[in-house]
Amino acid sequence: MGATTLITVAPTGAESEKSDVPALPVTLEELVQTAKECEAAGAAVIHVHIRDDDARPTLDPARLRDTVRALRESTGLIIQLSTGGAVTDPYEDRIRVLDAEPDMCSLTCGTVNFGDDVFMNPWPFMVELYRRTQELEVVPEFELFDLGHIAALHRLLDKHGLPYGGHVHCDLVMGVPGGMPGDARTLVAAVEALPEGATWSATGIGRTTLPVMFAALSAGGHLRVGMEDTVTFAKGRPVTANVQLVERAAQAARLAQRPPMTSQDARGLLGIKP
Ligand code: KMH
Ligand code: ZN
Repeated sequence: MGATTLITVAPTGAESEKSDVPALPVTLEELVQTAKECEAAGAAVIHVHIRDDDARPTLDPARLRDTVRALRESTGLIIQLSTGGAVTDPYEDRIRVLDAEPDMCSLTCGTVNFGDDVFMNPWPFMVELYRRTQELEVVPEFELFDLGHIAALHRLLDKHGLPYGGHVHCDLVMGVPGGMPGDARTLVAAVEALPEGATWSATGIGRTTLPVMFAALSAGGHLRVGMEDTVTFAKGRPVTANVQLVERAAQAARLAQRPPMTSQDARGLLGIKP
């Protein structure tokens, strides 16, 4: 088997309002439909934020469990729940996300300015969340919004050992106003600083989506795409469905001679619990 590209779809996020972005999947039915389409188009992992009945972000435990169950029943995707939530979510609720028994979770390696807000990830919270992933055998994806987050990741691994599954997988989240810029030279600097043997994907927020996607493919990385990160397909063209972004990423990956990785291969790579 030749080299392949792991594609993660992040279909919803916590930032866009359904009223502003009608194509955003916010109900369980919309999420499951989106997941099926994106899996068929080449995604192997789904990064999940959920919404309540009013389409507002929530970390409601019962809803998270129902979501994990429904996605497992309907797709073979690796289910990665967000522990970032929305910037207003309390730490306890973010840690409780793991009780929904996802395959993976996000784990952000430091605090970052986030537009006009602050996304809080102080060291003691990172450690508590990390130890909980190890106890519950959930594979973390280390979210890196800034170069300093990579230093915190090294510190976490030095002090608390390898993640469940034995493999370190990171996601560079680039172009957040307040985080690292979404350009090729920053991506290369970040990749050079990652732990030995780590795999990584990258995503560029908003207008950095395409530069980051092409830089990641050129540098041998994997891809994350989705309406959490961009709601514009091209200038003046809103995204009409997440699958558009996955199809474009899959096409670019095939052009780069690294076609999409199956979710089965991704489970092996990431060390997901059988
Ligand atoms: N919604 C952001 C505040 C994650 O999912 O772990 C955090 C975020 C990162 O989206
Ligand atoms: Zn997220």
